Amino acid sequence: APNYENIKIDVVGSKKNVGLIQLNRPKALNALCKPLIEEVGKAVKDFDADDKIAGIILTGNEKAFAAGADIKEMQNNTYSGCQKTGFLAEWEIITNCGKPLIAAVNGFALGGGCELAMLCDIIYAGENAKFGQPEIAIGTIPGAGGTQRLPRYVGKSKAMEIVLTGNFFTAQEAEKMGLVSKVFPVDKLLEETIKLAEKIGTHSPLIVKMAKQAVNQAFETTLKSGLLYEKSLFYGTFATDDRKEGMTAFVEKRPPNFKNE
Ligand code: CO8
Repeated sequence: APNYENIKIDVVGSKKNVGLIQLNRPKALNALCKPLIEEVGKAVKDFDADDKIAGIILTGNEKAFAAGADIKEMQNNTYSGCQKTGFLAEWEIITNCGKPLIAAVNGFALGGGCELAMLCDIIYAGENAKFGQPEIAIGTIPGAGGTQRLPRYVGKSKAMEIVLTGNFFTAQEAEKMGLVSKVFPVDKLLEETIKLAEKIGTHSPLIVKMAKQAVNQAFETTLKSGLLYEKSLFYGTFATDDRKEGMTAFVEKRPPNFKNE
């Protein structure tokens, strides 16, 4: 296994089919320095390529999911330097993950930390979670999707309020606005998130991937072309063995045995 310095990885769940990535820079509240994001990208890519893995969980610790970009690392950045190095380009790899990526957020998810959670397909939060895009308070703006994903997920007025004030908001508020799908007690969050990944893992990985692609398309396109895209993927499921197996198992009143084909 790769030797990571800023994250810990594990394979969890009763069937050992859930990849767990834990951000592990506790002294800096998991601030997202470049090496950390590169390690997350590599771990996501490896789990995505591993046939035994059904889903991937991204988490932090009880105090922080991640308190943002590493302000100390960014402090002396210049505009030309950002352009020349493609600052934040390494985030892209995480968005290319074909498998379900689930964020389990306890504590702070601020700035880049909130943006990292929003790159995930589903967000579960602990009762102590605190979200926010406080970049405005340090003289910058969200740079890893905060101004684009947040309005798509929670609407314009909420997103503007969050981005322009920099105010933090709670797990309960995040759930109410639809950013987070469920809230759990802090010490139950990880096990509930693993259960979610395991439930997804009972289905055909091939079809799960197609379902994820279809939902993601909703954020990229008009309704008409999105429906067309959905239809072609839906028809596409009829070219798979797993679709045949799923419906045959239903008719024969037995559990399906999916083969990822
Ligand atoms: N970067 C670097 N170090 C940090 C960060 C950070 N974002 N957040 C916390 N730390 C460090 C602190 O400096 C401190 O270290 P030290 O003891 O060496 O001084 C340690 O973590 C503990 O932090 P605090 O003592 O401040 O802990 P508190 O419990 O008092 O406060 C807070 C917790 C409220 C979370 C506070 O730390 C805070 O406000 N942090 C900064 C939050 C913030 O502004 N985040 C946005 C950063 S900008 C950003 O994300 C731009 C996004 C661009 C795209 C993403 C790129 C990755």
